[in-house]
Amino acid sequence: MSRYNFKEIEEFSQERWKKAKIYKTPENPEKKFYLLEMFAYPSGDMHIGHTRNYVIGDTVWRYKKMQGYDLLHPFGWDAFGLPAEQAAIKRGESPKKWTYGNIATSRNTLKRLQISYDWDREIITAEPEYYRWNQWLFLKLFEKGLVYRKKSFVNWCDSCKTVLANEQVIGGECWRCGTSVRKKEMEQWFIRITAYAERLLNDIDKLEGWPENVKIMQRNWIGRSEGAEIDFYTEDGYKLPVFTTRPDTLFGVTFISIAPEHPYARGIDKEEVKKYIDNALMMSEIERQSEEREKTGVPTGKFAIHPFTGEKIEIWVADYVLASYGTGIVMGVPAHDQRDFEFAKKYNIPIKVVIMPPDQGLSPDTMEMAYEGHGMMVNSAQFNGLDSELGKKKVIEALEKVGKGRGKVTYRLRDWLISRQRYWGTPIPVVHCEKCGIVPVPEEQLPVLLPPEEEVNFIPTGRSPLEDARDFYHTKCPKCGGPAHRDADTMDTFVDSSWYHLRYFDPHNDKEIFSKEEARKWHPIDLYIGGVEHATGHLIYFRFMTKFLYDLGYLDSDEPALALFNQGMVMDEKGEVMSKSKENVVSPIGLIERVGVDATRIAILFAAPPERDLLWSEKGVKGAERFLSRIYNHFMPYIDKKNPEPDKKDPLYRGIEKTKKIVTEDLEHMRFNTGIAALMEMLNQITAYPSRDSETYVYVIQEFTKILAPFAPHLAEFLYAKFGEKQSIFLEAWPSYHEDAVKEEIVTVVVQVNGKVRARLEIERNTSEEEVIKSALSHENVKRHIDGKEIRKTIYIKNKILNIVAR
Ligand code: ANZ
Ligand code: ZN
Repeated sequence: MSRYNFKEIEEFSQERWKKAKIYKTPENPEKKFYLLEMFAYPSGDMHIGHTRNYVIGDTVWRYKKMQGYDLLHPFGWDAFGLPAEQAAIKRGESPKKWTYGNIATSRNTLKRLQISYDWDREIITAEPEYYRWNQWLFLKLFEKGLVYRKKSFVNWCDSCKTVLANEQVIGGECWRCGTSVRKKEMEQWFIRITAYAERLLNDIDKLEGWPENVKIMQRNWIGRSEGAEIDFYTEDGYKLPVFTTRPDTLFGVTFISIAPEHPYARGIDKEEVKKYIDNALMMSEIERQSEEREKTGVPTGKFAIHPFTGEKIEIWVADYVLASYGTGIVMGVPAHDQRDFEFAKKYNIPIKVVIMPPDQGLSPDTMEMAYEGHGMMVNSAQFNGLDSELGKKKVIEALEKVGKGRGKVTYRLRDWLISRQRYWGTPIPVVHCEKCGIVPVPEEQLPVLLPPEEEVNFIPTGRSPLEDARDFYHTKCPKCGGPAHRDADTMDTFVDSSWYHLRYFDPHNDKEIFSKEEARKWHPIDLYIGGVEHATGHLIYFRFMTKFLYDLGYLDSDEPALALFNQGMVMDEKGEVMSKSKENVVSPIGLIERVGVDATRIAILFAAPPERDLLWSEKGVKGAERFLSRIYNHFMPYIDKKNPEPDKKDPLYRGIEKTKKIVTEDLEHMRFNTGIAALMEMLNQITAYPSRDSETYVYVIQEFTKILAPFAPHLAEFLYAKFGEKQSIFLEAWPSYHEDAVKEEIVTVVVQVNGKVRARLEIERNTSEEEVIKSALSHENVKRHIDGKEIRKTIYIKNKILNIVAR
């Protein structure tokens, strides 16, 4: 007899799929399903962690396909970005060649793995046919006032020599290289994502199929705060607005503190203040906000006037105040804000109690920490006696009346900094003219092509390399025709990935970003699969851009994805992250050459639930190989019977019907590991079955093959063909199961009360303990014997006896 030969099987099955063109996206979907895995950054060949992601997606695809869905399942490459330039600097390679070489390698791996992508819809963001639409979006945003240029303090990485978006600063460090991020003042482009803050926040409620943790992260990231903006004026008439969530504490203000970046602070002509500011700017925001670090500040010698009392209040510069939040100015209320309390204690600033807690007194002389709770307003003139919650409203009303303040909602979300001083990205479609200033490039002149790499120097200097490319940089103003130069910055690659999911609808359209008609067929994504590390970056940006395109009328709903699935990571046997430097990386190509695609898939899917981290082990691979070759050995000789009639009373028949039910439910909930476990158990029943010539046996192995198909597609397709089926197994309908057969058999459970038999219950096998106790307690005779007593304990022996101890 022949043996399981995965190479032969792979060739055979892949040929069948190719002929049937099963991965082609249907033109006119009736039952659409848009399945998407996050596209890949092409940094060398992919490792087993990526493979896991795509195998999960492919398993869903094959299951949905057999359920009769019309699927869109595309793939693409997030091809711009810094690593390509770094490779260029390190090894003298061309960023373009490096990127496209990596794409070719990874694409080949995906094809070897037979991931069910429709390659006709592949996109590469570094192609002008793609990035011209980044530029088009930029122009549209510009038109709507949603993109602007501003000189401000930005996150700067000294090692990458580029600015970073807030989302790219992780714990105070550069997300790419881990260098501590500092502030640098530069003129940069921003997308006004904050204009969408409210919608981005409210619509989180629509994301029913998203994991709760991602939704919480997004809510916190957007960070809505309700309060007031209150205008303090300096003695010399300069307005200093503060943002506070506690306007009810206004009478407790004993100082004002300003962020070191603030223009007012920087305008103060005092040696001490200047020195303090220089030092503070060297620190990251995270360091500055750290709870442990002692808050520091410096008095400016200037005073502001309290809007109600007219008191003089000293102005300080303090590093715990962030320039990028609220107004960058804080009213200091030491009695009711812990940071202000510590600050006041350190610098001997007076403390004034204005909120009295409900159940205790409070005195500035004895308090050891701020009282941040609510209570009754005191020392607050006309507001005395008010509850602090109501007081908030009353204070705001009073401020509004005199024009010195207003109710205000503030978000933690910052505008999205999108310009980068790097080469390998989308050129910003703007011309700077001496006469006309900033002039957007007219739409019909798009794309603004990235100049050839021979003309630029990648070594980061902090200045944009595109300035080197003379023919690119020097140009004529589109408005006046006079001498002008192009903007030399390129776009953050998160712009590319903020809308790529929409380009797949119509990837080769050269008239429009995509046609509305194609979008209507497929939008939105039904299941999006990718890493949780994108929770507050990409997953916010792509929600924003989808909303923007909805507002432009290109889409008929404004959320990109109905459901999101975060897969876990793949670690080595010891639980360590795989990395080239640790030499513990498992290459998918090596593996599929050694054990085949199906065994690789089974090993990945069986090792852990897909949302959990997975410890990669050779044992798992061996188990998968054994599983598949057992199937082959036990199925192959019995394949040539058609339409077998199973014996419905046979336990083997009942077994396969139950397995179909379990596997269907598991696939429905993406519990691939338990689905495979059910298949393995069923296989044990099959291999122990004596009468191989029976129609029941043939029926069972044929049904088994169908539910094996999403997990081990090659072997399933091969066996299916051997059953004599002409068309692909993936065009076959997903099997239903026979309801009667999956019902559990009835067992008798004896119920004892204090050791004496009081009832016999006829119930389904494997009924839960809770259910058994419930039905025992409702049994008349049992009720009579425990009447008036208290149940102390119940002991249940599954499917047999329930003991009740009652006293
Ligand atoms: C006065 C006050 C009194 C405050 C009090 C709190 C308690 P959230 O909830 O995070 O929005 N704040 C405002 N802008 C700031 C900035 N740029 N950097 C650091 N802190 C800032 O926090 C709002 C509170 O944080 C504001 O309310 C302000 O302090 C402070 F009893 O104002 B509060
Ligand atoms: Zn001009």
